[in-house]
This record gives sequence, C-alpha cells and structure tokens, in this order.
Amino acid sequence: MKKKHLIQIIKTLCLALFIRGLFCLSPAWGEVRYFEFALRGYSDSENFIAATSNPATIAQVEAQLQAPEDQRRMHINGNIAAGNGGVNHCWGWHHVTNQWALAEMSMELCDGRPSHVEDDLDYWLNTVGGFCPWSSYALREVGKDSVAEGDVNNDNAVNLDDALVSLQIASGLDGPPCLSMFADVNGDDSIGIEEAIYILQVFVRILESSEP
Ligand SMILES: [Ca+2]
Ligand SMILES: [Ca+2]
Repeated sequence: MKKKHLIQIIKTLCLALFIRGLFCLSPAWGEVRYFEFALRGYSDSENFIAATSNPATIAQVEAQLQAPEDQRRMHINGNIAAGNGGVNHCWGWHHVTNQWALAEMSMELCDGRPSHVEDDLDYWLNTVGGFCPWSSYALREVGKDSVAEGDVNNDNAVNLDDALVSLQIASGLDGPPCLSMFADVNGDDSIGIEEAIYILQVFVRILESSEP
C-alpha cells in the first residue's frame, strides 16, 4: 500500500472517530442534580451535599440509593474548592460540580471527615485538593421536590424558624451565616415575605397531615 493511501485511510479513520466522539461518546449532560452524603458512624452534622450533571456519576449515585443504606459501599471522591458553592450546607468547602464520582477505594491522603476539612481548610484545599471520605455514602437526592424546599436556615426541617428567618431577612436584619440552596422558593434571588408565606403553608400541611 502506498504511503499516500495509508495517510488517507488514517485521516478518514480519525475523522470517523472524531465524529463518533461528538455524536456517540459525548454524554447527554443535563440538569444539575444534588446529592446529600452522610458518614457512617457519625451524626448528620457531618452530612454534606455535592452537585453533578454528569450522567455517569448520577447513574452511580442512583444505583447506590436503590440499595439499603447499610449496603451503600461506594464513597465520594473528587476535587474540592473554597466556599459552600451555594449547595454544601454551611461548610467552607464543596466538591466541585462534575469533578467528583463514587469510588470503592481511594488513597488515604484524601480520607477524613467534613469537619476535618473545615478545621484545616488551607491544608485540604491547597495541599490535598480533594476529599474522599471512606465512610461516606449517598444518603438522598435533594431537590425542589424534596423536604429541603423552604428550609431557609439549613437545619433539615421546615418549620416556624424558617418563616421567622425569612421575615428577619425581609426586614433588613441579618439572617443565618449561610442559607439553604433551596431557601429562595420563588426564584427571585431574595428571601422575604414570599418565603415566609410558603413556609407557613408547608408548615400547616405538615401539621394537618400529622393529625390523627
Ligand atoms: Ca429549617
Ligand atoms: Ca424569594
């Protein structure tokens, strides 16, 4: 075979692979979804939330969530960055969206607890750069249709405290140090009367459903 023909074949093959990569291998990344993780053997004060729109990661987490809690053996592993990223409770760090996945094994360097990361942010962010708590497991998906909506003060419950905090913020007083990612229930980028009304409605529904 002449060299010229070989080059042409390779070029055609590369083009075919490139097109296949574009149309077949690119994942159909969709909306960002949020998952809460817990640490086995620790209280929910160590829980944290990570966001992803990576279909492969979402599939991993969904598979874990289908199993009973004590059988969810995969832990999170990925890059972290400063701040709560608007999603991660009140922690001063967060797993970077789409830069994490679930793993069965990770190196010891990035193992620890969320509170360890919080207590030594500089080391974790600038030396380790990632976080892979071995004892973490996928607890639940959090979203607009979950109980989290209206939980303005980030304590995993929707009650009068949240309505009070909303009114506090509406009247110009300081709110809690960090707001829940689902605090803004009407999507106007502020917390106020609308949230208070919504929370009171939710609270009434919860009360009614708990009546005998
Ligand atoms: Ca709350
Ligand atoms: Ca609002």
